[in-house]
Amino acid sequence: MSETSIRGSSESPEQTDYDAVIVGAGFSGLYELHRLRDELGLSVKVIEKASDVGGTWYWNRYPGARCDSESHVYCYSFNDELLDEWDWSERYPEQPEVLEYLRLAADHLDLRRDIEFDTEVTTAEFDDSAGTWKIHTDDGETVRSQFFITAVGCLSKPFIPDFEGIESFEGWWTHTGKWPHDPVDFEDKQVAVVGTGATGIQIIPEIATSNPAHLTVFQRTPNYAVPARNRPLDEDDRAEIRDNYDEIFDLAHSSGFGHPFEAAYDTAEGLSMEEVEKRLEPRWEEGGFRFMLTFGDLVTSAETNEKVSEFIRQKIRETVDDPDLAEKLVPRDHYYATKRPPLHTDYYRTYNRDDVSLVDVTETPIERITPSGIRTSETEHEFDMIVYATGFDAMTGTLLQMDIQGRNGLTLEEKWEDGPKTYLGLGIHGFPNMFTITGPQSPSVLTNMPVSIEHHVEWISDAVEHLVRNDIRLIEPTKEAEESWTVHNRQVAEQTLYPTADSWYMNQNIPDKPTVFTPYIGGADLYHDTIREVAEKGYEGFELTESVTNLGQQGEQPRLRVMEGD
Ligand code: FAD
Ligand code: N01
Repeated sequence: MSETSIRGSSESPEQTDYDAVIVGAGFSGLYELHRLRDELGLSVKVIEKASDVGGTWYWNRYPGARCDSESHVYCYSFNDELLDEWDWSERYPEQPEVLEYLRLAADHLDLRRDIEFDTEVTTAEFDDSAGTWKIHTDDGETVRSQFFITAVGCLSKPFIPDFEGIESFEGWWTHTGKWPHDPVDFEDKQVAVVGTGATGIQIIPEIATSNPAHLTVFQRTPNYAVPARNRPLDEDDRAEIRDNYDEIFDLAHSSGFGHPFEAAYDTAEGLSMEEVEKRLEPRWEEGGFRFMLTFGDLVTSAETNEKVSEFIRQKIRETVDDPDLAEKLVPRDHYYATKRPPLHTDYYRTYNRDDVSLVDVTETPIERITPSGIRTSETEHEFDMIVYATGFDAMTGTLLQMDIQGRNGLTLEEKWEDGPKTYLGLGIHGFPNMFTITGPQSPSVLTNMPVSIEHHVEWISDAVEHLVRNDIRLIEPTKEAEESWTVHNRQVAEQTLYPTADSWYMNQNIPDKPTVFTPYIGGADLYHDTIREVAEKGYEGFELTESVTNLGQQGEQPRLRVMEGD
């Protein structure tokens, strides 16, 4: 390979520090850096506020943190050497192992030298006259780049409710997404966990078995958790996976959810409960997300969903010894899977322990945090430690946390006042040359994310290559394309049961956020076909501009190169 300038000798001097700046060094940012730097030969800088790579797996170090995508597909598929080099130890590996995998990927691809750690992007402004991005960081530096690519994660801005007196607590407290790097000792401590989402469901059994004096769980809404059935993988498992990698990844990359499962087409409508149980029982025993794919109309048919929900409720009742407590743990307020469905290991059994109790905060709301604990409408509970497993300002939170300003100073916050508006979850009208990996209105969190991440990174990299090779300076979705994608997103969501739940998919976990279904539910398979076709049709729905003068203002021309094959 040799580096060749594709611009003529008349090009003006380089005005940018980098061809592309990427924010974030998790699964998304690492792969995007590799594609742009190593395959296109562009100059790229990744800016990451953590001290190391890993993203989600750097921050979420709480006991019990593990993925619930199966390990053999919770990884990159693009690099055979990485696939050969790495062995997963379990069906769902723990956080340290996923982090170790991403560290290995960064080392294997020699990515660290282009990542600036411990640095947060605070502002990114599009400079209309130059047609480039100015990116400001918390260390007072500014860099200029032609492309601005966000790889900031859908679940990376932790959310703690604004409980009165929260700072007054004199014990130890933290959010699970900001877990300390040193071990945390729960032994003989009075511990509170607030929140029973996927995180709470993972950490609660772990704390309960760490010899606390007592564990008290504050639950607002019970969840439907399905057994993970985690187990170690042995050499035979790994050999079988290796032998079938092509089929496994083909299936995952062409499926509706990014998991290597065949689509389901059956319905439970009209089936007796006995018949439904007969179908669900083997999937329950198998564990994992395939359970969700027993019936194809789970999230579109209220009747099917109610039958599956009732099956899970019955399992909870069978597991929890105290019938009154079991009823508190049984969800009735939403349809199964309309909130992100967690997998669990021993979650419900944990409530059979004498040293674990549940406070239902719908009955006795949290009034305030006090220096010694949590006061509800009923009593004051004293604690040494409080763990907030209260989730994230998801999907848009981390993007809006950066002050992103597009053309004519339009801020992303203003643009998204009534909810996100994007074209394909990849680009935003008014924000040229900005791409959002797993942005809102793309399938992202409704899928096994490494699959969606690979699709996005590859699409963005191809688009950048197209621009560079064809001397196109700017790419920007048209207003019409963006509006039509936003309407399509809403219409598809309205055909499902999802909008009936108060969920973070609907932004309802964050006060004052506009209620709108934010990921794209049309299916990752159809979505991937759509973005591929858009590219094949010359980036249909995007306006491609050859010179910034076309914007009506004279600008400098930065220099870009792509690698040419020998
Ligand atoms: P992230 O991993 O979130 O990385 C984003 C990075 O951007 C972070 O390191 C952050 O520090 C950095 N960043 C953000 N803003 C700035 C800024 N302004 N300046 C500098 N840096 C910034 N998904 C699945 O598909 N399967 C699973 O099993 C699964 N398990 C999960 C378990 C937990 C506990 C959580 C929280 C999420 C899980 N997810 C899972 C979702 C997970 O987030 C994705 O799978 C994936 O890790 C996302 O990678 P990413 O690179 O897009 O984002
Ligand atoms: O966050 P959540 P999470 N008073 O928002 C409660 C991924 N993930 O960190 O349901 C009292 O789901 C809130 O109650 P309610 C996965 O995508 C994956 O658990 O809103 N309680 C809820 O119980 C997941 O979906 C994995 O009524 C309050 C909890 O806090 C996403 O990350 C593991 C409250 C928050 O649940 C987020 O999961 C972990 C208040 N004021 C995470 N405010 C795996 O793959 C909030 N709550 C295994």
